[in-house]
Amino acid sequence: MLQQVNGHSSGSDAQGGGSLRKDLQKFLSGEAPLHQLDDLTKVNPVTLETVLRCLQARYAADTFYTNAGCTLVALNPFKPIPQLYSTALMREYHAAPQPQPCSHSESAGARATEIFWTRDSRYKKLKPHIFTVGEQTYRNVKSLIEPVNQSIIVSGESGAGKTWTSRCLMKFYAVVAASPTSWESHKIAERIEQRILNSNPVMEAFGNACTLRNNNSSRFGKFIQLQLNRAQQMTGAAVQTYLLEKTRVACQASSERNFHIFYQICKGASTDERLQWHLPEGAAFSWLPNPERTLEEDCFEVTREAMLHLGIDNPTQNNIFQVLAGLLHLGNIRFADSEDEAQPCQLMGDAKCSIRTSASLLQLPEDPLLETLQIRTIRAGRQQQVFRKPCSRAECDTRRDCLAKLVYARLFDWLVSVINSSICADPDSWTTFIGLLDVYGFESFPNNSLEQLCINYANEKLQQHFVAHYLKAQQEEYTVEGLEWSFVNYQDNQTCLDLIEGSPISICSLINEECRLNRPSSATQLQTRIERALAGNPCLGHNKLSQEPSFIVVHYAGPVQYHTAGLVEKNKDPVPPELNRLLQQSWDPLLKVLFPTDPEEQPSGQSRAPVLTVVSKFKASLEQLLQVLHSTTPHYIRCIKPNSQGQAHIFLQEQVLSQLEACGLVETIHISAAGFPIRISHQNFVERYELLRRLRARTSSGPHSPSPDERHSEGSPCTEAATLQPLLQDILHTLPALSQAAATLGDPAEATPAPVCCGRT
Ligand code: AOV
Ligand code: MG
Repeated sequence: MLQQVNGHSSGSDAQGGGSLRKDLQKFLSGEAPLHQLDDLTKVNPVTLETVLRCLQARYAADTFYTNAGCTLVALNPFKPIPQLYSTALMREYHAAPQPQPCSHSESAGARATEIFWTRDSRYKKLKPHIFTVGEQTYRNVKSLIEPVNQSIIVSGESGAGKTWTSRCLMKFYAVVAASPTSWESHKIAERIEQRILNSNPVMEAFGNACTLRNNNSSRFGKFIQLQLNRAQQMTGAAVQTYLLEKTRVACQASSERNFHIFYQICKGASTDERLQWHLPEGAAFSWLPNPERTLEEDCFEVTREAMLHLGIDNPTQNNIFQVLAGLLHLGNIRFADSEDEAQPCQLMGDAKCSIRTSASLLQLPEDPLLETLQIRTIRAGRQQQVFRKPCSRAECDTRRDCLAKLVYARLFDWLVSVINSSICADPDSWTTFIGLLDVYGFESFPNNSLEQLCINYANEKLQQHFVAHYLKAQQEEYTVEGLEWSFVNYQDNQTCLDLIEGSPISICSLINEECRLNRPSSATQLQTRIERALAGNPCLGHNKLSQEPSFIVVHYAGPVQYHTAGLVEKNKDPVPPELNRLLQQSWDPLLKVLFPTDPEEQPSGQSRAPVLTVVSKFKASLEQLLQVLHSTTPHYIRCIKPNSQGQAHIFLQEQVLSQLEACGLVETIHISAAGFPIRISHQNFVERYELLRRLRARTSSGPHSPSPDERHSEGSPCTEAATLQPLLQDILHTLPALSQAAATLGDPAEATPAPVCCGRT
């Protein structure tokens, strides 16, 4: 039975006497101590418990990265370790002996390079690290045959370290893929790399927030393509974002916070700026909960500096912050219940002052702002007659929140487009990319809604990508190749995905259906519909003790209970057309850009394009992302959170265990340990090693003068020697695994595209 353990030195304490004896036995028998096992495939036997024990021993020894076959396991140290991410170390990993680059057909590229690397004694000094993955990926881009796009998929639950990891990888590429030689071009290159790095603090300030799980939780998904030219220098980057959790602007769960940027401006504004933005010291804003918690991320200066690097000048920045201050004041507007339904709800307390300040900061006319929040306009009949209906207090609140969400979401998208135009390379200047994927991690809160459903759905899709790409495809390939292989069982999450997105009926389709029918339906009705329609799916569960209508989805990472209240409305994400029209009236320069007047707007104010639901848009963007990922050679980093308190030196076995189980790590290790580490298509193999055959032929037939034909086809002896030298070095590294296969090489002309597998680990 596994125990929960606290404390740095507790690794061995917790293992109890029996385990200590085992370790001692291993020590006496000459086996490496657990913390020295760099690769989990070397753990014997490979079980959840031994893997856990190994990771715990390494954690206690301050060793946070461990190979697990094709993936890298990254334990979150929850403490700064600058020397682990220094530029000098990046260069050391970059300067490690050159492995052979791999082409796309060698789909297990990371593993293929691994064997080349580990055979070199100099490389053995370098421990597993995210820089190993970074470097392997970088070298793989430069295929001998054709350049291949690569991707690094960083996964793990909320707070596990995905954003940290992808930030470090970006720094790594900024160092190792830095451009060139001449001073002028170096200046440009420096600017590009710096800009790319500067996109991080800006996007995190506007898109991250403190949650129950993570003080710096990403509330959007991000895929960044680092663009490389033929010389493998970074010439630019492109960022794609996914579903910002915009509801957070107006609604924060208890003990959570709004996006960092709001706290940054409130804490970091100068006296003049405070006056300008109406943010007096100590002012209370209802959309700014927990302001007393000061986080590292509250640094306004860093954000401003980064924005400047990205080309967002000071006046534009001030404009952005003024709009944000306007939203904070908007959040303080309170309505009272109206006694007469025919009369609009009146403002409560200081709300008059808040609406005036908000209107002035957003550069909107005050009366229309109030009226838009209080009164709904309905156009009906052939003549499109306008009817005005006062809203209830709850509707007024919803419209206020909707206004804030609309402005914030547009502002975020605009920022991303500004960042992209600042860092994106000219299409002619790059040939390949390395994609870094950092999406929000798997989440389960006391109250889970549409946001968590989308986040966990994205994580399911990525897990399926891993399963399909690695666990399934690899084993199927062995079967097709007729290789001896005993099948390793793994957890396929297709059933869960069927439940969420399947056809014809799934949770998504049912929520969408409710939106389409536009009928009033209660949270309980939605729960009943889901439970009835999807009763046969084993991943659907029900919490009988729940006070609120809800359903449970048994995700690969654990069960999550979703509350159905508000789900349909959130999925519709309706924006009353009056709000758009109001914002188009603003004379603020930024809002004018965010809400341009639409010359083709129909008098009815209804847009003609069918409005997609949140879930439909998210599904489409996920599918696009997966298409891109499928077109690359993927590399995986699994981030693991040793404890949920975010404390250094604490390794909670139960918590780590559930993460290891969820990501199918043991199955991965089994397949990696028993599988073939090098997979090269016959064509590639022949092209790469044909010279070896010629060499063998020549040495066996003795020295002879080449015929004129041979000279023509094989080049001068001098160039041939130059070609052969690096090749021979490569061969020396890989000879044991390749010599047998080389002996049976056929004529390249007869090569078939069928893959050849050679050399077990
Ligand atoms: P996440 O991206 O996986 O969560 P983060 O990358 O934000 O998690 O990491 C959470 C916190 O853990 C960081 O703010 C750091 O304090 C700490 N941390 C992570 N990795 C390291 C490291 N290698 N060294 C030191 N500290 C680290 V979420 O965005 O919530 O899914 O949506
Ligand atoms: Mg993150």
